[in-house]
Amino acid sequence: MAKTIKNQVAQERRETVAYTVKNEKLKQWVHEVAELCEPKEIYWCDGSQEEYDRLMSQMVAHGAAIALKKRPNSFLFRSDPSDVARVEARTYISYPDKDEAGPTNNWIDPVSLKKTMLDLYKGCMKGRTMYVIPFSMAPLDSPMAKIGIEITDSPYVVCNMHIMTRVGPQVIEALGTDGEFIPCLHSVGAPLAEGQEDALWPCAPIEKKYISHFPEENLIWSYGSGYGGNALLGKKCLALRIASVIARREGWMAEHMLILRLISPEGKVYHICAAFPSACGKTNLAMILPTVPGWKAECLGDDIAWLKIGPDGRLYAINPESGFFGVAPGTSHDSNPAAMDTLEKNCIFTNCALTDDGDVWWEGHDDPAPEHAIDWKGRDWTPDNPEPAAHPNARFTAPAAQCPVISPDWEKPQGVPVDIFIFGGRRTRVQPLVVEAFDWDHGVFLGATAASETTAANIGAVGNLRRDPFAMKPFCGYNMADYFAHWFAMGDRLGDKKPRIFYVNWFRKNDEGKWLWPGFGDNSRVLKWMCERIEGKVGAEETPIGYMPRQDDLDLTGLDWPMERIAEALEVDIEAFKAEVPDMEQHFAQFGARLPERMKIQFEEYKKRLGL
Ligand code: GTP
Ligand code: SPV
Ligand code: MN
Repeated sequence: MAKTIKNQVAQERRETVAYTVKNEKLKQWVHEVAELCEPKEIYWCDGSQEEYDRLMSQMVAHGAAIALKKRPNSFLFRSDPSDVARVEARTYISYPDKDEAGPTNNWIDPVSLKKTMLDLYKGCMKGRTMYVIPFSMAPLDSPMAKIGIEITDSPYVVCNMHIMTRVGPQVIEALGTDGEFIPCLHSVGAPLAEGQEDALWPCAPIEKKYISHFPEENLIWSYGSGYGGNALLGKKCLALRIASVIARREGWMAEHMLILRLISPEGKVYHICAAFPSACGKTNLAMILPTVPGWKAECLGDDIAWLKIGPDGRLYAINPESGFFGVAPGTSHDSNPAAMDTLEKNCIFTNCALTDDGDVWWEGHDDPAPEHAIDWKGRDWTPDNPEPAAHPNARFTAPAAQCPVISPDWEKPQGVPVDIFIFGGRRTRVQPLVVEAFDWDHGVFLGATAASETTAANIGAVGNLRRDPFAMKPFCGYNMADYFAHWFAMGDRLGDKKPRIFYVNWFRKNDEGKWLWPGFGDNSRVLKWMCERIEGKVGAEETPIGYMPRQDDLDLTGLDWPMERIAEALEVDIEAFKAEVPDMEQHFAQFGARLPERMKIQFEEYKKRLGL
């Protein structure tokens, strides 16, 4: 009897699909999810402009989106104040064996996690449309491409996925009858009772949020949040956490890295991949306008790189995304002019302030604070308000193709050959401007010990120093000790074609709290030094922490900046480094016997160089 009723409900559910789906496994999964989540209808997305416009106008009509008068085809959303960033504390890597997730990930065993989440998913889409989003990470014609299907009850997620990934029937076509896809299930976790009015930003309370990964099944289940990496499942969940596991198995790499092309005055091309933690300068560096005379740059990606060894033995990088989900505060024509030009049209803004003339504003914008605005919580705001008008993790979603400095090769199916890896973080103290690794293994040690002050990109305290190895702490889908081993192994396979490794810190301050380095476009001066190190054209000094430029080794032509501050930015305080050894000790100890022997050797050599 119960079964009959269930079937009747299923039959009543409208399903809209404008193309033919031949993949039985996909159809079956979609219908199973519908049975579980009980949406009022199923809608298969086609990725068209018409679809985007239709969903946006529905959201405008409802009040969830505000069409910006000043920016063509651009919209502002305000999230629930509890749902403003990734939730690392509620993010799980679920293997039957806890050790597979490792000490840097949250873990619940798959059986109990699924049980908990199935209870939450039961009827969670009541009163809502269930959207099926077929998407590709990396261009479909790339050998690196991975197909995902995101099921979501959020039209905001659909529109963001349109920008961030490649959505449409061409993906379904590529799947054919039995192609592989990564199932990504997402719900905001806010079912609607009959006649209940929808919230402007529906979501579930923190203790009901789960961002779960089942790497052994290539499966992603996200519940309760509508924001960024919690909800746009192609990004951190698929392209980093799940992809890192696949990459290790298949011998490639999935990294939290920007991809940048630098061109010397002689026309020599260098490709740089840089891993900085969230909100620590990837988007800025990715779109750099070099100030160092004669050098040019092009952007290929600002957040994620997939890297694979090519037929010539070099390492090739491709950006799996098609948009930027960038931090708005601090973005200005001064700090990132290319990003500002990218944002002129066709963008989604989340948690920015709304000006009275119908534009967005945020702290650090070129325009001075407006006399009056509506803040990210929807309240009247004036400059004397002690709270910021935009949330510190307010974001823009922008099509990569609109970036004025996007590389003509950004969608090249095989990617671009990498010359340089950069690691780094945000450190007010101790860490100097730039260090070059002695060799690959030392570079892996630098990546593994990377430390950074926490930012508003995650819900939690801001400004706390933590180890964030390779900027992957929140994004590695398996035991980080095995990830270190994978880096060593990749180096062995690359032989003499290994990229050179550097470590940077743009964020060091003096005792008065002033930046020691100008940053932004002037970071090109540091990049130039790196390229010239490869060519053997420029000197360096050997220090216990690595090779470093002397002030004269950096091209400071035309730089208007107190030279004594640059000297300070390059200072190595050995005592300060010694004082951090116990913390490194602890950091490595958490991996126990799983820590690669080569890492232990690097650590021993490091301590010896420090005189310990
Ligand atoms: P996710 O998108 O969260 O992964 O972060 P991201 O690494 O792309 O961060 P983004 O480039 O948006 O960094 C934003 C913050 O870093 C802003 O506060 C910027 O002002 C600051 N920033 C970026 N580059 C520099 C720099 O060279 N110097 C200084 N002082 N700040 C910088
Ligand atoms: C990050 O936090 O590293 C981001 C933003 O790139 S999110 O997509 O929300 O993870
Ligand atoms: Mn990121």
